[in-house]
Amino acid sequence: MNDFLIFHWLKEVNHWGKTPEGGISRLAFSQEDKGARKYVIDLMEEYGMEVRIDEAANIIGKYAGTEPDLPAVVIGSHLDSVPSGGKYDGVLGVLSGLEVVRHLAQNNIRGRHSLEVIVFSNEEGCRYPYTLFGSSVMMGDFHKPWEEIKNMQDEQGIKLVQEIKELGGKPEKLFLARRNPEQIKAFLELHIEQGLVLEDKGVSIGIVEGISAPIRFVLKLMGSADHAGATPMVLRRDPLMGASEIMLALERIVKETSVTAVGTVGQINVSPGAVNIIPGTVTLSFDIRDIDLAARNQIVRNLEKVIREVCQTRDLKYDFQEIFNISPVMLDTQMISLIEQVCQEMEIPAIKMISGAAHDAMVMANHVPTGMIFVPSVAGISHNPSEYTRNEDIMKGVEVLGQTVLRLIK
Ligand code: HGY
Ligand code: MN
Ligand code: MN
Repeated sequence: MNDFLIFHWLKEVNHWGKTPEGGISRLAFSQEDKGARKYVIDLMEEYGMEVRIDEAANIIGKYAGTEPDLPAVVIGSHLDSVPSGGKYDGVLGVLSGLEVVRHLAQNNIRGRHSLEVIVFSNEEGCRYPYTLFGSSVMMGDFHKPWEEIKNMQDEQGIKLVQEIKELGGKPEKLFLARRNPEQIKAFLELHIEQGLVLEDKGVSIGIVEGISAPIRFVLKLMGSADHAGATPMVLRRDPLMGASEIMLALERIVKETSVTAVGTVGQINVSPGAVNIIPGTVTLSFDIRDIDLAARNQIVRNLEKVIREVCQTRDLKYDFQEIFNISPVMLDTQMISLIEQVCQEMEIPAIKMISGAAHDAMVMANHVPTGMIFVPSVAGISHNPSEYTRNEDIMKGVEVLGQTVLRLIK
C-alpha cells in the first residue's frame, strides 16, 4: 500500500462531533453520529460495496468475493464516541477496513470470500446504557426485555427505539439481526490501544491475546436531606459521606485483590444538590474490570460487603443494580499466529498483549475466530480530546490488517 486516504477520511468524519476543545462528542444515534455514518456509507458505495442496515442499525458494507456463499471475512468497529472523547477510538478501525477495501477495489483484487466492513451501533453505551449494543444484538448476546428497551430514553427523554428507527433499524425486531456464526470466517478489529504499553516499549503493533471485561453497576444511596446548619453531625444520615467511604474502599479493594484489575466511579449525582442542604440521595456508577474473572467477582463481593456495612453504620438505604456484565475473553490462537506471521514477514515489530479497554471484538470472539490489532496511543491517553496516534503507526496498522485480510479472503 503506497497511498493512504485514511487521514483525509479521518478529518472528514471527525467534523461530525468536533468540540470547541478539539475533541469528539459523537454519541450513539446522535445527529453527529448520523452525519458520520452517512459519510462512511457514501465511502462504502464509492468503492463498490453493497450496504445494508440491520435491525440494530448496524451498517454492513460488503465487498463481494467470487464465491458469495462462502463465509465472509469481517472487519468491524464503531463510530460513536464518549462525550468529549478522541479522534481515533473506533473510527480508526472502521476507516482502516475501508482503506483495505479501497486497495482491493483499485487493484481489482477479489478473494473467494467476501470482505465485510461493519459499523456496530452504540459501542460505548454512554447515551443509552447498552454497551457493545450492535455487536451483541448481531451475535445473539443481547437479552434485555422489550419492556425495558421500548422505554429506554436518554437524559433529554429521547427514546432509543425512535433513534434506531431513524437510522433504518427495527428495534421491535432486533432478533432478526442475529447472524449465523458460520456465515463469518473470521473477525478483525484494528483499534488504538488506549493505554501505555506500546508507547512504553516503542512498538507500533500490538497483537491482542485477551480482552479484560467490565461489570458495571449503579448504586443509589438514600439518607435524609436536612438543614446544613441546624443539623448536628451525630444526627445526620448523609449518603454523600457514605459514598465517599465506599469509593475509597473500591480503590483499596481493587488494588489489594488483583494487579490487573481496575475500578472507576465515573458518574456521581447528588440530590437535591444545594450548598446548604445535606444530600438526601446520591447515585454513582461503578465500572470494575479484570482479565481474571474470579478476581473481578471477588472485588464485587468485597465491595457489596462494604456497601452493606457503611449503610448499616450510617442508617442509609441502598439499591445496587448491575447494568452491564461481560466476561473477559481470550482471542483465537490461530488468528494471533496469523497476525504475528504477517508482522514477521513485513518485519514490523509487534508484541502480544491484553486489552484493558472493551471492544466489539470481545463479543465476536465468543462466536467466531477473532483477531485484534492495536496501534499506539501517544502518552497512553484516550477518551480525551488529546487522544493521538501517529500517522506512521496507523499506516503500519492498516498494512498489517490488509495483509492479514489478503490471506483470509483467498
Ligand atoms: O469502555 C470501554 O472500554 C470502551 O471504550 N467501550
Ligand atoms: Mn471507547
Ligand atoms: Mn473503542
